[in-house]
Amino acid sequence: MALVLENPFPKSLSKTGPTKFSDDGKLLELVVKEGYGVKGMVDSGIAELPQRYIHPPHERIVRKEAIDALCYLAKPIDLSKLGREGGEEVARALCESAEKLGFFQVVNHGVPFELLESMKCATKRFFEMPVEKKAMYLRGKTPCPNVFYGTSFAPDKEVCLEWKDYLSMIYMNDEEALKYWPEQCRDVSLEYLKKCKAMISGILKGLLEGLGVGLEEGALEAYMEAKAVNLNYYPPCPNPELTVGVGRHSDLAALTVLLQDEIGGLYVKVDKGWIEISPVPGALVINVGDTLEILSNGRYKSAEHRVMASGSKERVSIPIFVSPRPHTMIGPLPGLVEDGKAVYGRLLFGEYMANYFGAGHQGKSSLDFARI
Ligand SMILES: O=C(O)CCC(=O)C(=O)O
Repeated sequence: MALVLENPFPKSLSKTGPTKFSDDGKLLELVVKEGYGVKGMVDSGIAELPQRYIHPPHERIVRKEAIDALCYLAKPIDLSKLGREGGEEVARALCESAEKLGFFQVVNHGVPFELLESMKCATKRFFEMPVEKKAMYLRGKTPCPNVFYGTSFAPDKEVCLEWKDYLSMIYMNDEEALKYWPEQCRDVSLEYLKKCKAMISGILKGLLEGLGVGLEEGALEAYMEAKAVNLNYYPPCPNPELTVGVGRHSDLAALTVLLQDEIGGLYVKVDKGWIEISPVPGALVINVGDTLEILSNGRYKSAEHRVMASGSKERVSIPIFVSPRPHTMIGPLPGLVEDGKAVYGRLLFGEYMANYFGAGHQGKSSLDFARI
C-alpha cells in the first residue's frame, strides 16, 4: 500500500521518509513548485517511482533492444583541419553525418579536456546545493528570466514527468551573466561558451555551405546568434526501465553541442529502432536541430532522441543550444527551393519557439508547425 505523503521532504532528506507516494498534487507541489526536483525526491529516500513518473510501455527505453550503432553512426570526426587547408574532407564528413543521422561526435574541437571536466564538476556543484539555494532560480522567483532552474520539460503540460532536473542559462552578454548566473557554475560556463564559439561557427558554416546555394551576408551569424547552456542532472533512479530521463524529441535549435559524462543512456531513432550514442572521452556530440532541418529544406535531419536514467548512478549532460534570435526569419534557404518543392514554410523563429514550448515532448511532431 502506498503511503500518503505528509510534507516529507524537509524532514526526510535524511532518508527516513516514506518510500512511496500516493498524493500526486503534493508531489508536484514539492518537486516542481518548491524546487526539490527529482534530486530532492531521491534524497528523501524513495524506493519506488511515484505514479507520475511511470511512462506507458511504448515510451519506455529497453536498453537491450538498442541496435548496433556501427551501421548508422560515423566514427568521431576530427575537426583539426576544419576551415584550414584540407578542411573540405572534414566539411564533407559533417554534411554526410547531418544528412544521414543528424548526430555525430567530434574530436580535436579546440575545447580543452580540463574545461569539459570542469563543466561536469560545476553541474554537480550546482545540483548538490541545498534546495533553498536552487529554488532561488525557479521561474517566477529568479532575479533574471534568462537563468532558470526546473525539472522535467513542461511539468504543467505533461501527463508523465521526466526524471531530470536542469538549470538553463541563456547568454545575452557578459555583464548579465556575471551578475545573475549562479556562482557555482558561472565562470566556467562562460569560459566554455567562449571556447566553443569557433567550433560552432566552423561546423555551422561547413553545413550551410555544404548545401551549395550560397549564404546571404550575415546569415551564418544570425542563425547562431542566441546560445543557451543547460546543465542537466539525472539522479539515480529506482526503476529506470519504467520512466525516461528525457522523452522522445528533436531539438528546437539550429545545432546542439552536447557534453555527456561517461554514464551513457542517450538514444537516437533510426529506421529500425534506436541506437545509443556511447560516450567517447573528450568528444562532443553534435546534433542537428529543427531550425537547421527547416533551413536545409529537410536535407539535414533533426533526429529524434531520448535519454534513459541510470539505476545506480547520477548522470550529467551539458547541451549548448545554438539558435537564431526570436525576430529572425527561418525557412528553406532561397536557392534550395527554386526548382524543387519547399517542405517547410517561412516563419519567425520566435513563432516556432512559442509552439515548441507549448506542449510536452512528442517526438518530431514539433516540425509539423513549419511544414507546408
Ligand atoms: O542528456 C542528454 O544526453 C541529452 C539531453 C537532451 O536531449 C536535451 O536536453 O534536450
